[in-house]
Amino acid sequence: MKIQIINPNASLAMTEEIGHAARRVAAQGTHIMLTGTASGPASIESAFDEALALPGLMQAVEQGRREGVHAHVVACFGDPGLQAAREVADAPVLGIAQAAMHAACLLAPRFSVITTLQRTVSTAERLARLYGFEYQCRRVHATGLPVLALEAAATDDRVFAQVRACAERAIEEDGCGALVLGCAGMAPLCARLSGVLGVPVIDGVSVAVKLAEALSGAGLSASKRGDGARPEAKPVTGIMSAFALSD
Ligand code: 2AL
Repeated sequence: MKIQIINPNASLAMTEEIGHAARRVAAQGTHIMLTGTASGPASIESAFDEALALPGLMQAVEQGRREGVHAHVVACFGDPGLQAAREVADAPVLGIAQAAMHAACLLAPRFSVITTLQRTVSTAERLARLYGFEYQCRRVHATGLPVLALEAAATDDRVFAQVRACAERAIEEDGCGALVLGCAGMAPLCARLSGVLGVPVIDGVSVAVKLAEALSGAGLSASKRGDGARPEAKPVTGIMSAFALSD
């Protein structure tokens, strides 16, 4: 089985760490196709960043589709372009926020999310509502760390300490039974945090890989009818013309 993991931000260091997290949990016989983006912002922490990341993301999905992957994973916690990717993909497309929130609900009555900058809190809150987890998502906390500070997550103890302090605060204040990591760049911290926090800590990259294996293994693919239908081909002009769909 071939699973494509797409990092929609342009940080090469983060793409590598995301690849490590995915390969750590992949089953024997699962090949991880790791795709960075050729164009886009270095990190995604605003609606504007997300808009700039979408063309590169859609190109990556098309590349995976042409190579016949069995599932795609969008490895950014804002789940950018998730429905658009599903509309054009043949195989299942998983977003790490949706995957992680589902996993958290299978493990505890309620969960909290720890994210990067304060401005990303409302994005995670909006997704929790969109996915139907308004009750289960207790609260979203910001660590105050920009996404790019997490490039050093695997090696810098100060990054670990700051994320841990935020996680301890979330568990203490919210009484939540599970914790969701709100950025793909936090994946290298997951095992270490699990070891000290006493609640399940969910990294969406790992969980999305396992769900991708499960969905594809069950013979499921992307919807191609109703509200999942492939968009109609139509003229696309200007700098976006390369993205026009053909029939
Ligand atoms: C993210 C993420 O996972 N990747 C990225 O660039 N931004 N999430 C976040 N909360 O800032």
